[in-house]
Amino acid sequence: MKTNKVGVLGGGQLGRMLIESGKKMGLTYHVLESHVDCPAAMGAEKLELGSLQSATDIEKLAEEADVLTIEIEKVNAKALQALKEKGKVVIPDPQSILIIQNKARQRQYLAQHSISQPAFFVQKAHQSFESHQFVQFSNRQKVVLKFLEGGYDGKGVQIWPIQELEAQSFEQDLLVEDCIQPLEEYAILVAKGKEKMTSFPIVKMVVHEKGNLLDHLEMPAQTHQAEDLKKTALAAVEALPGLGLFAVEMFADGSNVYLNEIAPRPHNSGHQSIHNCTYSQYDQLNFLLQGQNPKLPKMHSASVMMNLLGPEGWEGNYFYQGQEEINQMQQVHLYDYGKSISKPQRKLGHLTLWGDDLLTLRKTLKELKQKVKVLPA
Ligand code: AIR
Repeated sequence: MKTNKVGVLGGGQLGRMLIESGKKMGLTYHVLESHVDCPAAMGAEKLELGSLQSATDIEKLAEEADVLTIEIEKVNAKALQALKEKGKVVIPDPQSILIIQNKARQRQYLAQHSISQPAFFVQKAHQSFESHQFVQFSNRQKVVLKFLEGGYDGKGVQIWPIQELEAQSFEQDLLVEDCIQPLEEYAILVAKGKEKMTSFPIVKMVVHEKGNLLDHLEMPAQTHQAEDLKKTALAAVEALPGLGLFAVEMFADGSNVYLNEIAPRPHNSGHQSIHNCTYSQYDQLNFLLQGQNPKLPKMHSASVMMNLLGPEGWEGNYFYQGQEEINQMQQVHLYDYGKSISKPQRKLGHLTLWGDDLLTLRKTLKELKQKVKVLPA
């Protein structure tokens, strides 16, 4: 049977770009989301209003779908597992979603498969930290604390001085990780099909000079650790159950590579592939959803990509400053996700630049950063 109806759990920007790619392949999409005016509603044949946690709503979505996929991992994975057991095709495999949803489970699973990661331990709620717990860490000053579930886009992650943690306890279980330094961050998108696994060129995530915030992404990443990064990403995806598109985020400190985390879906670090690769990350997932193997994506231009975020201290209507200037430029694209309201740090759109030379792209991006902004309306 030919696959042409895809059920997508989640109706955000990632769903929207997946739909734009798949429509060119003749696919149609039903989207499950709780808001009518979500970004993916525009291209979807049908929007099922409901909850990503509700087994009933997921079953309803599945009724008319040949295949199910996700664009956010905060979904009822057990409901997807039950549907898979009844014969529904689900990509990524619900087992992979279950492993990835819980950051401690993800770390433990990858450790069992000998994937290099920062040292970690799980701290139970209401238990005080003791100094001996940090002996295994290379960083003696700071640690990273993560909520086990639910956090995304940096939410639910905090850096803490070790000194302040001792004798401290928290309301919930936490994953405690070694804070790798000096830190560089990279991502690789890997598509795993039945007979073939392919990956995109490495992306460098350039962190803001003022702190822990992502400034922009660059493809290709210039790093002497390319081989280790690729090996780690492929080994991690190989270890996960089932097929799918996986974004593997990693740290590198000049000598070692450490897996940060995996997303079993299209990812922020792959937007630029729409413009600078022969196949985008969304095309790759759509190939898999149709039962095909992934293609080998070739990069034909370098690219830089910057998220356009909701301004601090503002929730409400917004507009893009500088859009007219972008419209006059070549090889620059401002993607507006069409979200109804802005919230602090919410991803509302992104800016992609592509061309022959990374240095020129960086320079142009720096200039555009002063001109292109999301502002309260
Ligand atoms: N998303 C999913 N995991 C991480 C991210 N950024 C995308 C998905 C999801 C959307 O962000 O496309 O639907 C949710 O965005 P928001 O702004 O409504 O929280």
